[in-house]
Amino acid sequence: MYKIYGDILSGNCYKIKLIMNFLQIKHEWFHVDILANETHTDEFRKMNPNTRIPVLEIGEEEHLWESNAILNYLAEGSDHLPSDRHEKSKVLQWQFFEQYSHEPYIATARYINKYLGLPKDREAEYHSKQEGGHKALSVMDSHLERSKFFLGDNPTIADISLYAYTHIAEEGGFNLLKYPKILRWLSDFESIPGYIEMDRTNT
Ligand SMILES: N[C@@H](CCC(=O)N[C@@H](CS)C(=O)NCC(=O)O)C(=O)O
Repeated sequence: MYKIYGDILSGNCYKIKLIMNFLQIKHEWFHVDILANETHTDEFRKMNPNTRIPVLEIGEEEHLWESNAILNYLAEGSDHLPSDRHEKSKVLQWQFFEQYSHEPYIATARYINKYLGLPKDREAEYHSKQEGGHKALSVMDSHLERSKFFLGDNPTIADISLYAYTHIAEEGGFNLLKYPKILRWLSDFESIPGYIEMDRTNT
């Protein structure tokens, strides 16, 4: 059985929870408290020298980290990851977009606001994230005008990667009412069989 080390309130970890539920993969969830520096112990560093969650244990002393790499590993051979070269590259395109142009703005703004309680010394950083976050949301909204999910009519792990922090973007100060296509997509995503909300656990 797979072991996952993560925090269900982290969007990057929630991605793994979603694919596990969509594909009905049995797993054990081990909670890691990042605010208590639990990713910085010697034991944790053996699993991920980059000291971050999520981590997936795939064998004895064999671990995989980086949420989108874990999604690709788990979704291989399923309907959530196309096998066609072009389609597969489009999945990666949206996942790289998520990591470079979306998550550093939307997830970081949320982290500063929700996890840290918007401390005075990080207020400027929080506000500096707004422009980039809105740019990413605009790119998504325009694309979703032409497409039900990110790759067409069926959901893939590209949707999982982008759903994780978009559906809670308001916690980072982003008003989603300005993005009607994103709101429609969020609702379609939440209708996928096996969908699980972020704050529930079913280990
Ligand atoms: N690119 C990584 C980012 C992982 C990441 O930043 N995880 C955060 C929680 S969302 C973390 O572990 N932070 C702990 C730390 O930085 O000490 C991924 O997608 O897995």
